[in-house]
Amino acid sequence: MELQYGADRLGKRYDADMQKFRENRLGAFIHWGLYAIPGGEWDGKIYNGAAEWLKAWAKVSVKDWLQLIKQWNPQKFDAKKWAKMAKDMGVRYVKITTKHHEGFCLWPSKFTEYTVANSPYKKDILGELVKAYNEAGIDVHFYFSVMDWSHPDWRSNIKTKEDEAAFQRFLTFTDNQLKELATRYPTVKDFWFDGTWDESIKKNGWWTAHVERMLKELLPGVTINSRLRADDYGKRHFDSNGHLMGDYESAYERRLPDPVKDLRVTKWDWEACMTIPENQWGYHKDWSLSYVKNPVEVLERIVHAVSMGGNMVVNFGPQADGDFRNEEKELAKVIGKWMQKNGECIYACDYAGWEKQDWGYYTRKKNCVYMIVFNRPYSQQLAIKVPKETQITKATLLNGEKLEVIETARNEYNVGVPKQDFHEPFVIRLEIKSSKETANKYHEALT
Ligand code: H76
Repeated sequence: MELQYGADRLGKRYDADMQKFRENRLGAFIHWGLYAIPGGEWDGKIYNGAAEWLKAWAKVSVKDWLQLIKQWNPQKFDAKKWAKMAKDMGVRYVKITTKHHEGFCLWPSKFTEYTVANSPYKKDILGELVKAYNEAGIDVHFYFSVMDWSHPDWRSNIKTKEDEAAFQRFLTFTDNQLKELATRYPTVKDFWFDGTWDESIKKNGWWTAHVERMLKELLPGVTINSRLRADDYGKRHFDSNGHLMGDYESAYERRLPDPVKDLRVTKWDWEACMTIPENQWGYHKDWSLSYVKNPVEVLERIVHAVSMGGNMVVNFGPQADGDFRNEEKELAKVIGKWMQKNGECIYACDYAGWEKQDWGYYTRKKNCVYMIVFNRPYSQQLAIKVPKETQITKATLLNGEKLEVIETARNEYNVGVPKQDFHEPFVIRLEIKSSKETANKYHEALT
């Protein structure tokens, strides 16, 4: 099918910027905006829906919601501390909400009055964060919600001539904000679009193709998520010919791709993102209202994503005062300690192509296959099935300590579990060799 606004490219990007995006593997999300002030509570009532959507749950008018700007004064905000926390956690990039659905901008945008510049705090939060993260060697990605509840010209659908005119003005406003972000903060590595699911955007697929091209002209190498995109027929993420639009699939939100059905995900780049509670992105004052994942559960999702050839972004919702809640600080520390020891099996690693086993996950980097053991077997044997013509030549812990490897059958091995109990998931590094000369010492079954 002939498409004007479909995928700009077929297959993965292999340039240095995309390679960096991919090799980073672990990121943090920051959801910070006016919603951090009420923290899920409006007029004395606590709403359990996502805190950054409180305006919708509590049916607050635009005018009343934006009054919160008068209270935006995060006295404890210290970009350097945020960068240190990210660094200590081992994340290689941070995705920051420049503007969420509410419309409040963390940078002093010239195109709206609803920005940090008009708050008591005044300072350019985004600018400080970009600088601090970059100084710590951390890439910055911009989250940007196209849907903007604060803007009178936003439309979720287009039903009249008037809607059409308003929405075209809105798209121009959005272009202006995006150009502003790209030029004020030229070290930004990625734009992650959200709030693009409405009919109005689907009817303007041309505009999403235009945004992708515009940003790539302004910032060569920048990466862009699939969620931005709609094609000529309003088909989203994948165009009407089934080709991924943008640079990586970003639909995996609070879920991972199906390890069996979706293993074709390794055919394109993808990034998943997750919340620590069930579904809170912005700060919510009461985390007891839903299940909160423990650090090993978060770690397992990170490892699982990388084992399927994707990236994982763990979300944080800072408090209105600019500090992080203790649960998040604690979790970042635990993940960081583990990454410090075991990061070798995450950064720059990919899908190994080996059959998954019950003890955990494989990742791979060149001739090393990593086993990340989440379930330590009572048999003391970690069973492995290798693809044809693959041999394991050595198994060690990451500290170099050797482990016993036994070839148990054709293309099957056991690695003995290490003597020590790590009290956490641990990693075994396998060195492998591919060759066709496997001695034919196995008997074929007569069936
Ligand atoms: C729905 C929705 C939004 N997408 C997530 C990444 C959060 O920003 C949530 O508010």
